[in-house]
Amino acid sequence: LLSTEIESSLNQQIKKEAHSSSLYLAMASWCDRNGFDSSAQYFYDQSEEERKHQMKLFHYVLDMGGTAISPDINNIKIEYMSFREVFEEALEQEIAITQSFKNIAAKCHKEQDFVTLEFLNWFFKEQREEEFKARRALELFDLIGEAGTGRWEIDRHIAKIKYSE
Ligand code: OFO
Repeated sequence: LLSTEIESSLNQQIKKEAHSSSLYLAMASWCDRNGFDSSAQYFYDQSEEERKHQMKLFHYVLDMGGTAISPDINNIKIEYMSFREVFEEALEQEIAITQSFKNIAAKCHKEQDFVTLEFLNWFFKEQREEEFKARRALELFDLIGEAGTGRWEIDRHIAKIKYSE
């Protein structure tokens, strides 16, 4: 069984994952309509991933006898100032999500909730990959440069980002 505090933290995390999913969908929309097709696909995929994370937490709360709360998401932005800004925000989002999982894990330690702690391990591994991909995408902006056909090149390389454990 989950303590009230852990249950509420997990529900907050469900909301954060849903927020991430909507955010990435907004980023996909921006990239799509500005001609960055590979990046649009990258964010469509990320959006789906976040939905899966949301549902993984959702089912866990229910399996542990808790009440999973379907989150209400609003205030998702539509416009971005630049191609690079989209990826800067994506990286910030992933760093914030990792921190949020760390905070939940710290609470689990305090309460000796080793079951949830073990469950959270999967997410830490996943965050390692997601932060890597976001960081790598941003590196491309510096490596390739945005001038001339640079942004078009960067977009093509986004599709090739690979993570190996
Ligand atoms: Fe990438 O945030 Fe979910 O876990």
